[in-house]
Amino acid sequence: MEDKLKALADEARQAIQQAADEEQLEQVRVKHLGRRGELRQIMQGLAELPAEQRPVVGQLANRVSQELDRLFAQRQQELEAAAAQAAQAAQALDVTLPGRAPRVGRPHPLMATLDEMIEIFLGLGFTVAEGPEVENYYYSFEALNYPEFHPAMDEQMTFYVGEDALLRSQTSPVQIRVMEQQEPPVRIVAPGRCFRRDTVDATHCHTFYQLEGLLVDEGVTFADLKGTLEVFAHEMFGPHCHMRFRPDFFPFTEPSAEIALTCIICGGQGCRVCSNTGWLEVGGSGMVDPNVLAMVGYDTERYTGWAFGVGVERLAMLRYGIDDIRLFYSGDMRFLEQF
Ligand code: 2NL
Repeated sequence: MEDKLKALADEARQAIQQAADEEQLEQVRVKHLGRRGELRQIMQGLAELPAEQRPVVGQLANRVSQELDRLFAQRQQELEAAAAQAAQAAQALDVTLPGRAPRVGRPHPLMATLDEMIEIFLGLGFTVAEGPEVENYYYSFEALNYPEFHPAMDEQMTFYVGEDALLRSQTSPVQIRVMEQQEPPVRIVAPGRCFRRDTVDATHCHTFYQLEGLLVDEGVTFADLKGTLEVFAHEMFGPHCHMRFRPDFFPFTEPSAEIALTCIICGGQGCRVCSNTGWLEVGGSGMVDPNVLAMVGYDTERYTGWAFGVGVERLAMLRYGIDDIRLFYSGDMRFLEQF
């Protein structure tokens, strides 16, 4: 019996020391020290021992029981302290670690280009006008002197979102709205997102940005248009950038001119990008058709005006030497992080 008690004590001591956490220690308590534990069973068996053995074994059992209780309490304290320390360490801040730099955003190359374009026109005395991306038939076509069955109005070319609601394909409606609200002089640029049912390829996108400009006043001539756009080209691309005007047609301007810039890639020598012409087309322009001025109620005997429209993607591609318009809308950080 004594041997059994000693073996039990050894086993319990070891189990208490080896308990790695409070949960394991509790299991040890149940098995060895608890109400139904092995020690209790021995103590309950004392009565059946021969009388002379009882005091000896009884004392030993008591000593073992007291010792194990003490060891248990000690181990319990150790484990509690260790757990508290671990919890604190988990929350601790290591001030010697290098800091985590926050990701710093920056303007998208398209917006950076548009901002610079706007900045140049602000410097020339223009103000910025904005308007809705969803337009109606009147502001999109009728007020712009489109003939009744012009192909631009076809569903094949324009996104319709309702009977008389469509996604604007240029920002001209903004300028019509401004002219309706005020008398000349008008000197505005209208930047914004436009939409066309174009098949997406390296140079076309269904969603794109445009900057239009409009100037209406007394005595405004085509020379003012050329001079203004030339200042713009020089500011944007430097003094070596020249501008070429060639006859074109738009329903809302007469006469109209296509605008081309010296190819920025080859400096006008001729290269693959400009198809060896030395020129790159960036937009269109012209004298505002008197019909357009009359429809907003302006006196066409007194006022003349000019307008232009340029594609922001086109200018951004030239500015940064980008050869695929789809990159702007790819959301690819490897592309965007270069700017
Ligand atoms: C292009 C051509 C152009 C205009 C836009 C305009 C606006 C009003 C009246 C007259 Cl309210 N004209 N805008 C004029 C000529 C050309 O854009 O190729 N854009 C990318």
